[in-house]
Amino acid sequence: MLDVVTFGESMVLFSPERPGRLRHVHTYSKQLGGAESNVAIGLSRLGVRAGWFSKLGRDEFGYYIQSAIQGEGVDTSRVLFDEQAPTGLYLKEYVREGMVNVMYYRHMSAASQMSPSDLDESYIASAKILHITGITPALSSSCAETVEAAIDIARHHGVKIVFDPNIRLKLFRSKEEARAVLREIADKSDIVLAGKGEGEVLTGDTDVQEIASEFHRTGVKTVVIKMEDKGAYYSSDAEKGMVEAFSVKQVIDPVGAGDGFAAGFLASLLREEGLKQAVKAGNAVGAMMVQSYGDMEGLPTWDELEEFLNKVNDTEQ
Ligand code: KDG
Repeated sequence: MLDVVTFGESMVLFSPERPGRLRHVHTYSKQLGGAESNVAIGLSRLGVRAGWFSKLGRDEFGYYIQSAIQGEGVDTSRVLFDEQAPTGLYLKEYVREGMVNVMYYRHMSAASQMSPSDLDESYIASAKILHITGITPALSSSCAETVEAAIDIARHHGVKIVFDPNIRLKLFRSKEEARAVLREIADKSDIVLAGKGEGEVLTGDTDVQEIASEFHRTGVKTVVIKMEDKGAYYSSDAEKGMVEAFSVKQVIDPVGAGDGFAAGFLASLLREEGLKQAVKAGNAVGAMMVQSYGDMEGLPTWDELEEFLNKVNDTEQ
């Protein structure tokens, strides 16, 4: 039995070996990117049983992605391979410290061919949580239908839905399209983990309490609004409040921080530590993530997370 199942596109990431415009960069290292697999890997490192699936190209990059994710202890038994479409790629450009551009080469990729018939109902039904991001419905109309079908399965079997809008405007035609597609998913979710800017896009409100109320109005039970260095606001029927951010010496690479938050938050929630502590764990993993290169390399184990939290507590006393 799995605690969390997630699905979505993972790509080979070519990361420049030095900062600067890509036209001046000549060497890259091959890494792994993909919001949902980042979360699955983060969960697995934190001791949670996680499953991830997608459609990969039947090519060397597809084999690399599957074995890398499986090697992290994530269940990849439902991964499918497309015989024609290739595995997606993406590149980063480190413009200057802490500022990263991303370039996708994923149009018509294998993952964008996912369709509802690729879903294994019993696999999703076996989990406690289905984690979804707003990237998947933006990949193609068949991916959007797959997300809808996965949500229906989860709801039918009483599996909690956790939604991270992860808005990637490069993948939508417009902000309005993103809002319409993602709001519908948010409204069917039990937990929404959104950045403040994403909350603003989805609700039209700017105040965190109003953003949360707007999600609650349509039935979302728990809302967390992430505010980077200002911490995170959480709200449920039973409790509301703010958790401060951890101080970060240097932001090296912010990509993947939100996935780190989701992994820390869900791992803590599954340990029944309570909503406030879960937000604190999410903030901690996010802070650890931004201080390392790569989309998933900086994800900690449970012991490393505890060590980080204890160190912070010691300095506070
Ligand atoms: O959240 C990090 C992801 O954005 C990154 O790993 C790549 O999945 C990715 C995407 O679609 O940008």
